[in-house]
Amino acid sequence: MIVYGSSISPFVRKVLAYGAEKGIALELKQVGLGSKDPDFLAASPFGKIPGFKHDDFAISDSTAIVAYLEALHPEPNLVPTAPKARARTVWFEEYADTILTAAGGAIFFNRVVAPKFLGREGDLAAADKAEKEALPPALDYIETVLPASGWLVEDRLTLADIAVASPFVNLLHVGITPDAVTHPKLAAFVEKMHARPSFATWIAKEKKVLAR
Ligand SMILES: N[C@@H](CCC(=O)N[C@@H](CS)C(=O)NCC(=O)O)C(=O)O
Repeated sequence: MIVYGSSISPFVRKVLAYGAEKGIALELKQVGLGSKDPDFLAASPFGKIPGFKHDDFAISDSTAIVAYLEALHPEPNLVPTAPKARARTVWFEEYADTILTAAGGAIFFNRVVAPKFLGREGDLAAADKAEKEALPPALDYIETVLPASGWLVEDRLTLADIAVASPFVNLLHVGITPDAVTHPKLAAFVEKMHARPSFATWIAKEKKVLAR
């Protein structure tokens, strides 16, 4: 099974971490933004990462890829089957992909991706604005809803935890970590998730790339 993209993307990292937690072997084929690689474009017609291929089946979008993998390999279960728990898992993934990534992405793109990978200055004012205005409510929300167990759904690891932890790696790369005083549950959650091998392996690789 091939994943096209770079783990620097929170969407690609989500799929890779999910695969690691499931014990599914995923081969990452490095593809950058704007790639014209025909196999990648066959999997991802709009050029977004991740793309995915398994034998003659190709698809894009991290949510679609995870849905395929979970249907193919139901165990260990990472997408709960109980109706409310499943809905909450889908919600947390959606929150991570949209609300959290919109805030974190504006910061990471303008401070890192634009100067480092696209050879142009980022919009630093937009990054500052996202850090001051869009990010705080996104962090406050998780602090409020995170159960005492430290797991978002069913008091165990699910896709919800993986999806939410992923954009926090991009924030980590720009030196933003949740404050343990103001957001103790969130800070502990992020630290615990990033220490898991499914994340730690990618974080270490990404740090090397970003240090170049
Ligand atoms: N909903 C998609 C979002 C994928 C996405 O937007 N990826 C970004 C990189 S983080 C991308 O490919 N951007 C390039 C573009 O939009 O052309 C998913 O979950 O996979």
